[in-house]
This record gives sequence, structure tokens and C-alpha cells, in this order.
Amino acid sequence: MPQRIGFAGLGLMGSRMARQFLDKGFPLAVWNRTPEKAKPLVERGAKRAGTPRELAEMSDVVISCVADPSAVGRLVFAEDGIRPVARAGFSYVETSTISPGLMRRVAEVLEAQGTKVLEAPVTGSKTGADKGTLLLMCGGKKEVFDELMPVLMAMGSKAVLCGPIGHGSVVKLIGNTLISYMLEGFCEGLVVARKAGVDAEKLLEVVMASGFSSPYFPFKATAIAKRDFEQHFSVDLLVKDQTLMLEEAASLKVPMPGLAALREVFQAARAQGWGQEDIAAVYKVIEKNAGV
Ligand code: NA7
Repeated sequence: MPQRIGFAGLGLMGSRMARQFLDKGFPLAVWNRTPEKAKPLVERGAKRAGTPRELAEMSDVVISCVADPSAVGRLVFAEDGIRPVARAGFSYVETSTISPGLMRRVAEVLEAQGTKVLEAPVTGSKTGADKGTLLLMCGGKKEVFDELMPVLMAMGSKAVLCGPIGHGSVVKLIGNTLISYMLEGFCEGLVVARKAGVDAEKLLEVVMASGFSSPYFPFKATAIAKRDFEQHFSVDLLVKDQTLMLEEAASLKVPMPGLAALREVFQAARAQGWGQEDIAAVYKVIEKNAGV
């Protein structure tokens, strides 16, 4: 029998990840802070939980995909949260991007009650969530990782065990740091090309034929060319992750001057009111600064 899945957090990513479980025949229950967002999944057969606590009671495995550390705190530690009903035979998978410190705290508290805990932040954005092809960066015990593999593979096509709890979050934050560099650097280049009269198509052709090519560049260049800034991954959430990375680096006494500067460019996008747009909206900040 497939395990009963409880999915908490039905935002841009979570709604699509939860849908995979219905598509693949798992019994599904869902909870979201704004209950209306559960409607499409409930119409397709998911049960609705009134609180995270009720969700945990109805499930063998709860998967969380909420915005940030304070949302995870609410989900786990609130009176009507998961903690009061965490038990042996129950598993908790955290896919939200949070600090490694909070992840360790969540694991410590739930494991003390016999619950198996795995962290599994994801990459692959909206499209990967839609297709069930996400990459999961896991942290936790090997036996828990192995046991939960069928659940992970309902959402993704590859899961890497990065180490103990906390290591998945560190790897995820480093990944989003690289995205920040690649995207901002590419957008600076596009604006220079535009002012110099260089054809953006030619720039892209060379980049993609080079040793520094990445599918990320045509993905974002196409959206920018169409001025389509509809959210795949919001500016607000990337700035949250940049801040988490800078805090983690500070705790390890690692200076990250590059990321500190980059965060200000994305922060400027938020100041312009583009926080809920896709991270490609950083292009508009660079464009504006260059008087284009
Ligand atoms: P979204 O689309 O912004 O969705 C965020 C979700 O988190 C959504 O379900 C929110 O509920 C929920 N949320 C936000 N704050 C809270 C609090 N305080 N309590 C409970 N639930 C909350 O984000 P994505 O789906 O793109 O990303 C989710 C995670 O994956 C995030 O960590 C990314 O960095 C990676 P709402 O519907 O607003 O009531």
C-alpha cells in the first residue's frame, strides 16, 4: 500500500508537487494557510485538513513546502502544528528552503518523538514541479533517505543525499547563490549588448556554444526578450535565500562580498514593486540603472 501523504503549503511549487501524488496514486491530504488554494486538489480527490496537526494525524508522511523559516516554525511548533502529534512510524520531509540551523532544530524536536525526518529542498522551478522532474538535495540518515525514495521520486527525477540534516539546506543555498551570479551577470551583459548595438541572439549563440553555457541562459533570455516576468521563482524568495546564505556564511566566518552586492540589486527590484515577479525582473533594475 502506498503511504498516506499529507502535503502542507500549496503555493507555486507546493500545489504542483502535491498534484504529483494524486497522479501517481498516493492517498493525499492537504493543508494550506489560505484554504481556498486547496480547492483544485480537493476536487481531484485529496482530503482537506483543517490544521497542520490534523494533517499529520491523517498521514504517514507529511511534506512541507512553505515560504520561509517563520512559516516552517508555524507549521511545526504551533499549538495546532505537527509537533504535538509527531510519533514513531510517522515521517516528515521538509522541502522549503530554510536555514540549516532551523532544519536541525526541527529534526531534533521531531526525532525525539520517534519521527523520521528528511530535508529535501528542491530545484527545477515551476516547470520541474509541474512535470515531477525536480532535483532534491537531501540531508538526513541514509536509511530514512532510502525508505522515503518512492515518495521523493513522485516529485522529482533525482535525489542526492548530501550528508546529515543541514547539509541539504547548505547545498541548496549555494545553488541559489550560483543562480544569483549567473542571472545577474547575464542580465548585465544583455544590457551592455543592447547599448552597444550587439544582437542579443548572437550573444546567446556564442554563450551556448561556449564552455560557460547553461540551459539557464536561453530559459531566462527568452522570457526577458518577451518581457515575460511571470513568476517561476519570485524575487522575494530569492532575496530570502540570499539572506539565509549570507547569515550562514557569517556564522562560518566566510566573507561573501559578491553575494552581498548582488543581493542589493535584487533588493532594488523589490523596492520597485517587482518582488512577486520572476527573478528575471532583475533585468529591469540593470536596464533602469543604465538609462535604457
Ligand atoms: P509561494 O508560491 O510564495 O508559496 C508559499 C507557501 O507558503 C504558500 O502555501 C503560503 O500560504 C505558505 N506560507 C507563507 N507564510 C506562511 C505562514 N506564516 N504560515 C503558513 N504557511 C505560510 O512559494 P513557492 O511555492 O515558490 O516556494 C515554496 C518554498 O520552496 C520556498 O521555501 C522556496 O524558497 C522553495 P498562503 O497560500 O500564502 O496562505
